[in-house]
Amino acid sequence: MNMREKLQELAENAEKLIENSDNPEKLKEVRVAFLGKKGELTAILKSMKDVAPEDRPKVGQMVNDARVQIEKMIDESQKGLEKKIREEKLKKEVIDVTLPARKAVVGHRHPNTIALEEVERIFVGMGYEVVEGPEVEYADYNFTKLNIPEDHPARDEQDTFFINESILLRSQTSPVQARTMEEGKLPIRMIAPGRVFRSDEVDATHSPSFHQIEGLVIDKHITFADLKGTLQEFAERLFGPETKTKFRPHHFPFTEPSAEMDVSCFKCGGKGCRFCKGSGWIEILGCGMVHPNVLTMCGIDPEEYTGFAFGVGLERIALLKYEIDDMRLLYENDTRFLKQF
Ligand code: 2U9
Repeated sequence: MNMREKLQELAENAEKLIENSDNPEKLKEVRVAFLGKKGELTAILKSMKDVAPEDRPKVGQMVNDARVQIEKMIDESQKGLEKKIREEKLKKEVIDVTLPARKAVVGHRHPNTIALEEVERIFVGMGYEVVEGPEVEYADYNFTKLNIPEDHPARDEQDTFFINESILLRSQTSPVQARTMEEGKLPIRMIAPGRVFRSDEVDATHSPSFHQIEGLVIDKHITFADLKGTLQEFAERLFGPETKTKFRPHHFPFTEPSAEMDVSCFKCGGKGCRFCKGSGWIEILGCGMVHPNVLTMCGIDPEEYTGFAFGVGLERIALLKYEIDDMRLLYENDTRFLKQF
């Protein structure tokens, strides 16, 4: 086989291999096999020394032509493969602009939040300040300064989460008011909303962690009439202008006298229905005149100042207002429930 035939055969082999290369890696192997340092064409070039000197320019030209031809075939095939890859990629990435957009899930305010904001709006509108305080408290602020003595059942370990003997998870937001009174700036008109903790079993109306909103007013000449007027106004703004209120005597260690306030049923207007269990009244909050001992322990002279206080359960308001019959629904954060509000 002469050199021309050899080169011819080489080029034909290369062409077949190039045609069979269906990816750039294979094509690269072909390039190395023919044109690389140890490739077939290079081997032929090396064998030029066996060619008669007068034939070398011609043979050299032939070898070079073969190299150019093979290089061209490889380059063209490379371009073809790259184009194919690009087209396949574009096909996969195709975007159907006619598809409907994915719906963004919009969050909902929790019924507790809605109720809290409503209560805050009412009291801020009457000139009250919203004050917050720590959830981990000293027993001193949670109990002692609120006239709850050492042997009072509220201090029982079964009711309160103690961290140690003197520190606990607050069982009411009253320590916030005690701290505010101690600061000594008078008069005071404040509400203290926040999370409180009690060692209760979970059921439809109890949870070991719930929220209270407590209120406190301290000034000269504050009387039970101020308490009644304020809470009547609150009830009307929260449940509607037709709402009536009723105060029943009660006992709290931190207030004297103390009372519980009922509102006329906003469902039946007081006639009696399933909602108010036939009584026409719904119990809503506890209240009273701040006990002189509490004033004294918080650095206020009870001879000069008097005040009233009240406490409502936020969940209770939310359950009533939105007619929810199980408190547990408020803590599950099931969006099917939350999105109704
Ligand atoms: C100070 C003085 C007095 C806050 C008050 C209540 C009555 C009350 C309950 C309502 C439902 C707690 O969440 S509940 O279970 N609260 O009945 N709270 S008077 O009296 C205070 C607070 C602070 C310094």
